[in-house]
Amino acid sequence: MWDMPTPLTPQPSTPTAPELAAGLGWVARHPELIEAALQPVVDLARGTVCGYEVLARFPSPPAAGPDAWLRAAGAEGVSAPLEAQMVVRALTLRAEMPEDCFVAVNLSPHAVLSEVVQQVLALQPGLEGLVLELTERMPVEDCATLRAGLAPLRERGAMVAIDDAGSGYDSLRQILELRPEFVKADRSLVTGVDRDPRRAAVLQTLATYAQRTDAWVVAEGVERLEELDAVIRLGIGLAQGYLLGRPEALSAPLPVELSQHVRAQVAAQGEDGAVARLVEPATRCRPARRRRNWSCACSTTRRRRCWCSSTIAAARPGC
Ligand code: G
Ligand code: MN
Repeated sequence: MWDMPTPLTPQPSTPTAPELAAGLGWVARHPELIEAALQPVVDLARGTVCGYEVLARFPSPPAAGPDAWLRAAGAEGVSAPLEAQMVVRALTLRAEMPEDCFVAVNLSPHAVLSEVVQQVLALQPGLEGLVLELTERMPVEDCATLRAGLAPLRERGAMVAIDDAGSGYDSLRQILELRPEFVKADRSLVTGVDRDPRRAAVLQTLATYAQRTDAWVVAEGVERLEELDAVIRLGIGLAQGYLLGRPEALSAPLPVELSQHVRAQVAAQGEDGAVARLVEPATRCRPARRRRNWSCACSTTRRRRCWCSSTIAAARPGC
């Protein structure tokens, strides 16, 4: 008979519903106790950080992950104010970021359309550089309402991401209906992509879709160098994951060795590589005359688009 191994770190016991409900009451009165962790999103054409996802970190006790907190908040009917609080954090962080960095915040479709979130967004002069990451699975019949609700926010500069794409039965329909600027390929597609031609085929399909619709695919959950190299080979534009940066309290650049590795991989693709077939020729970008002063290094990456060039092109045809 085997002995059960003793965990190296104490495992938090799953909090009970009343414990979480009490915790929710507490954070509702002290929203400043919710912390924001930032996880970098890396532009694989340039090997640099081009944005950060803002992740909620709730106080302990009760010791529970953000998913458990948000599920409990949903059950209590108080998720929108919590999510609004994270939007406030994201907007504050966005103002502190370099101009060519976006800040992405997770929102359930219900919360985007809620009065409290709409009020927070209405107070902003503009929403450029803010990405609304839509997290929840939703019935397709709601997509039209959601799309209509998102339209004025997009008018004001906000961008939309479909989170965890490929993990739910409906994410392709959502992509078609909502026409997001970003498609975040779920970690389950990325883990082991270097060894699994089927995962690679699905990711390549997403990359082709993105290229044809001027969207960006973010490969989520990149943990190994081999996975990073595989997503670069497949022509995925952006990546996120523990290999590139864990969620941290402060924004951090990509370590120099990783940045050099990404650039070397891109250079090694060559003119006839998979990337060259998938990614349209980069446009040379002049310094932007728009509100935000995007800089662009696409001339150095030749055939690969970088994130800022697409954003400029979308917002200012003729770039
Ligand atoms: O669904 P969404 O993409 O918003 O999930 C973000 C969560 O995924 C965060 O809690 C973050 O800590 C976790 N995460 C981010 N990158 C990785 C990774 O490379 N591996 C694993 N296992 N989790 C990750
Ligand atoms: Mn997310």
